Amino acid sequence: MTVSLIASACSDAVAPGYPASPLRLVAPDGTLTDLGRAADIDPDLVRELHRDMARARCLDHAALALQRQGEVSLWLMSWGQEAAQVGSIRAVRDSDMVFPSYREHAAALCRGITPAELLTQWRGHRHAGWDPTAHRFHIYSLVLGTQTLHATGYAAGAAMEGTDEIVVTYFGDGAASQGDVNEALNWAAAAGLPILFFCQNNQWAISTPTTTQMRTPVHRRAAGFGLRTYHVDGNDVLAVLAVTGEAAARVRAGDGPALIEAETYRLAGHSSSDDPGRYRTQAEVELWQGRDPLARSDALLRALGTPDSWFDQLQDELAAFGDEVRKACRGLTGPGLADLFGTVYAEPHDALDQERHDYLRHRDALEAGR
Ligand SMILES: Cc1ncc(C[n+]2csc(CCOP(=O)(O)OP(=O)(O)O)c2C)c(N)n1
Repeated sequence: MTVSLIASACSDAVAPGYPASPLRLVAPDGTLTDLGRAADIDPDLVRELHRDMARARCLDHAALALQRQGEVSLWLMSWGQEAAQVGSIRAVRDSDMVFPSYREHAAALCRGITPAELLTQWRGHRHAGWDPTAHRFHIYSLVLGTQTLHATGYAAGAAMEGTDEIVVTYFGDGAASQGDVNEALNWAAAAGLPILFFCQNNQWAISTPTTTQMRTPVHRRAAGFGLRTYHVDGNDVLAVLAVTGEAAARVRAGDGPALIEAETYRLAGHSSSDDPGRYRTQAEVELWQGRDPLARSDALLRALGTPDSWFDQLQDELAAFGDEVRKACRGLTGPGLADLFGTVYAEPHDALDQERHDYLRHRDALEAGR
């Protein structure tokens, strides 16, 4: 995509000249906006992004069904937010450290985290299922907003080491009301840290709409802290990719932190335990179904000449992926009690080794007595 074009469009989005509406390249019906028409759209790239999003939606469907079957305790759907996640994660380097919230499954899949690793936590087996260092993707943070402070501290360390690594952190509109997020924004701006804050404004914090909990949009508040800010249509994967690419380049170049507010929508409930019909209207849901990120890239791809056979092949691939998710989940086994001793310290620890030894002796004695 023509980066200079996006960069000049983004410059309108920088405080204090906020655009009235978020930056968009592709309209909800899949047609290109004026900015999109002027950009150099690569069909292969759109196909890759569409596939990433479709895999995430497939995972959500399978995981929710598994929860209904009692195989998973809880699941938080990323349904509707795939473009915000895929567009942003694909715009940064795989080596850039990411601190997610708890529903960034589409981003996690793009980082190579497997369905089994993702489901481990929600099946109740472990605190987290993947190695954050290997994937450069921290474990999920269920305590709202804490990850933004962890990320800011990490970015302070990266800045001291003088690498060109940047840090990305995801959070929601509800988390933006937390003190932690505001501390993180202020600290990052004051210290000029290499961090990109990515807010998925999905319009709801469980049953509280953004209209109730804020008078000033998140990106405008962030500008007040001194960050470079962007406002993008979070259901337009190409716009998110372009804006994140521009923002990440500025952060990497040493221009200080940035914040992107992506307007999106949580199409499903807050979690598998939530009934969103209790607090939002069907008319609102239908409005946002008309802005579905996958329907949008699907329509764009067809307009760009992608043949039906490509979509058929993708459907086959997704059917196999769904099977893989179900098999991986049912194959997961929880840790034994003895395993817990191995996850306390990174280095060997004499007292803990003794405790493990005592536990195993006790367990073996009990089993021998049966
Ligand atoms: C510190 C803290 N307070 C409250 C909660 C309970 N809680 C869990 S999710 C949530 C809403 C979060 O909304 P948002 O940040 O918009 O993210 P979304 O779930 O919509 O992705 C709340 C209040 C929590 N997990 N942590």
